[in-house]
Amino acid sequence: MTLGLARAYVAFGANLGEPQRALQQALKALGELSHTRVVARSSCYRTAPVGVDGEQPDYINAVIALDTALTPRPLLDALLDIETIGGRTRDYHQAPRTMDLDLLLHGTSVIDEPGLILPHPRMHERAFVLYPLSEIAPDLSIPGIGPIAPLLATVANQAISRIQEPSCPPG
Ligand code: PH2
Ligand code: MG
Ligand code: MG
Repeated sequence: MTLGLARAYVAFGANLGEPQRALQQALKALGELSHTRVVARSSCYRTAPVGVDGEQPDYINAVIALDTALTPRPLLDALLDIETIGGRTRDYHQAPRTMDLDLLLHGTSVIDEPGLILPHPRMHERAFVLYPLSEIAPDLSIPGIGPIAPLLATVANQAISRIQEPSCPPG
């Protein structure tokens, strides 16, 4: 049997340690996953923390596109493994982190299971997801929500700035 490939999108975020290095590490690890190819990566963005209590450093965010034959659950498990290798600790809910890899979309899959909700339930409300995503997939539509382009205006109040290379070189 030949398995079809799905286009999956992964959100990278970090606000501790060396985020740019963590992004390179994540890209390398994703590229080494079985039956998976990294097909695009957005620029890096510096973003103000959203939805966290108290002071936190700004985040570096980016979005990565994959073509993968992995189904959503094994891909999610692989992302969690890569976070652990990247030094991720879970001190408290929404604690600052060295590497966060969130599965945003897996093809057109709609899933609601413990630990795995697709599309990611808050992706359409977050500038730190929508701006980098629209850079690499401007015509994308979120199942159940709709095209991403009109969503950008709805998050324009969230602080985000694109980081110029070479401080965040393409991986
Ligand atoms: N991630 C969070 C909570 N808040 N804010 C920004 N700007 N970027 C993030 O990646 C982020 C966040 C939980 O994962
Ligand atoms: Mg997250
Ligand atoms: Mg996460």
